[in-house]
Amino acid sequence: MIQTVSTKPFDDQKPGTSGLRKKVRIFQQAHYAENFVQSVFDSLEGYEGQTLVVGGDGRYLNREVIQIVLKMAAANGFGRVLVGKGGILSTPAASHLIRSSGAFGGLVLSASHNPGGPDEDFGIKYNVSNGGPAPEKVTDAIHARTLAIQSYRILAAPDVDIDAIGTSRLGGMTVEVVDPVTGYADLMETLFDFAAIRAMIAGRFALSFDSMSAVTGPYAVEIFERRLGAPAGTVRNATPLPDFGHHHPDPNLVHAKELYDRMMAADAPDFGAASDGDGDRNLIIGKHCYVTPSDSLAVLAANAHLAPGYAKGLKGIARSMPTSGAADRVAEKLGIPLYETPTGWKFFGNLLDAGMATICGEESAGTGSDHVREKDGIWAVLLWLNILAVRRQSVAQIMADHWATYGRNYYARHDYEGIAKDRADALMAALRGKIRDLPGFATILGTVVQADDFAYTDPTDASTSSAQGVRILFDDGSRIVFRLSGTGTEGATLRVYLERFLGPDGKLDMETGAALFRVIESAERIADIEAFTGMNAPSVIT
Ligand code: VG1
Ligand code: CO
Repeated sequence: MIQTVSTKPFDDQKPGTSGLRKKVRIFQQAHYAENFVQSVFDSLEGYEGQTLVVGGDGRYLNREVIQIVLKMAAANGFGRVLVGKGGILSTPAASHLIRSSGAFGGLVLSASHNPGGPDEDFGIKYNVSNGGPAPEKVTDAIHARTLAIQSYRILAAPDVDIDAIGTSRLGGMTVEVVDPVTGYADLMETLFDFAAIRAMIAGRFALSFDSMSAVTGPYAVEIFERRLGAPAGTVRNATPLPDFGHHHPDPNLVHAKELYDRMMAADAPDFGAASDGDGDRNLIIGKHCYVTPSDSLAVLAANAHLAPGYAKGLKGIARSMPTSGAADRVAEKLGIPLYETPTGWKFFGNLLDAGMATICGEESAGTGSDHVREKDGIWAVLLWLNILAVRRQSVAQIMADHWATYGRNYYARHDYEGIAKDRADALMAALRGKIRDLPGFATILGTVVQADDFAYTDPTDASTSSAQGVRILFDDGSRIVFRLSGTGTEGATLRVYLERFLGPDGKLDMETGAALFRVIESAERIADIEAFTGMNAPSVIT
């Protein structure tokens, strides 16, 4: 029986950089998840009888919200829902399933790299029919609806068994529980030379992959151990846990320290990698050689043609604005366009759909291509492995060679977490107030040549997004970017992106902190970080 339940709007359901993310206890308020899901459905047109995909990263509350989505989709007139077995779908696998099944859209349940558990984070993101995150005009409509909603529709029915593959009926709707891994793994086989990678691994190339007790476990075991023949145990922390084993499933040098230490040890494997909660990020560390995500994007773009799926070359490269300019130099050399977008994967969808870009990336450990419409952690690892199998060099050799060809963009991101929101807003307001006077201003770093608040006009539909981050460019090619995070669930996080370029003739083997010393000092002074935040050092450096 379809029930119409009356409700009242919540004023905090504005989707951020990547969907709605809140503490679990916020989502556990009566009607909270239901309001958001109904607001998504109310913002769409023409889904009656169509297919919806739903799945998540297995975190705490995943199963409960999946049942809500199933019953609401049935009550709202969807014809079919595809749900990953056990409620599991990595974000890239969900994107692929939406595309391959011709679905109308999908709900991806995740708070990505944020921790999980009863006191931690949960999230819901809507993806459109191209498999990518809803563009801003859709998320704006969803937000507007959350502020006006008065009722939602839900089927009164027992829970659906989502642990057995198969088809069942729920009201007038079909529910298909599908294997979350096979279709995605098959897609990977179409893009990469699995035989060459398998031969490399059989020839004693040692690989270590950390799934961080998050969603990539089953995918990584199937792909690296079963299909590519890596020994059992290559994939660590391979079982998705609702609380990620009490860790942050964030593949950076702080939270993936165990992997980092293994890769820096005397007997390190040849290649190490990790992914995040929902499987869309990647961390790449060669033996004794950490690769920054911005450099990884550049290396992957420069070498993608070595993998079968990209043998025809790239149409273009897109990167988020705060990502370093390393990829720009590759695009220039390849003679293809480089697009600079605001932070968040939703801005890449149109470029990929239009065939203007083939590879995209963000400094936050996200890389992907036109094979899906999300960033894709395992894809990035496989492209690296394919390149290593063809070039037969170590990661360190490939990096040295890359810098000797293109120069090196020394790069770091400093995060100041847990700032009171009004302090963070005041800091950004003060910075924005200075923009006009900064050009020509001499600092210890050099003279400012450009300062602005990044604005973007989408070249495919002319939609615009403003106030995407303050960037300051110096005459020596250095750059500082300031913006506030849009994925946190508590207080505000200031992100400071620091970059300095040295050409192929420059010193290419410096330690990053030393290379960026003056850039860091300039950033702290220009934004008065300590005065506004009371913090004299960042909480996380990546
Ligand atoms: C962060 C990253 C951004 C990424 C987003 C979602 O956003 O900076 O590059 O697209 O997370 O990634 P923000 O607004 O906090 O800086 V994920 O893997 O959390 O879906
Ligand atoms: Co993620």
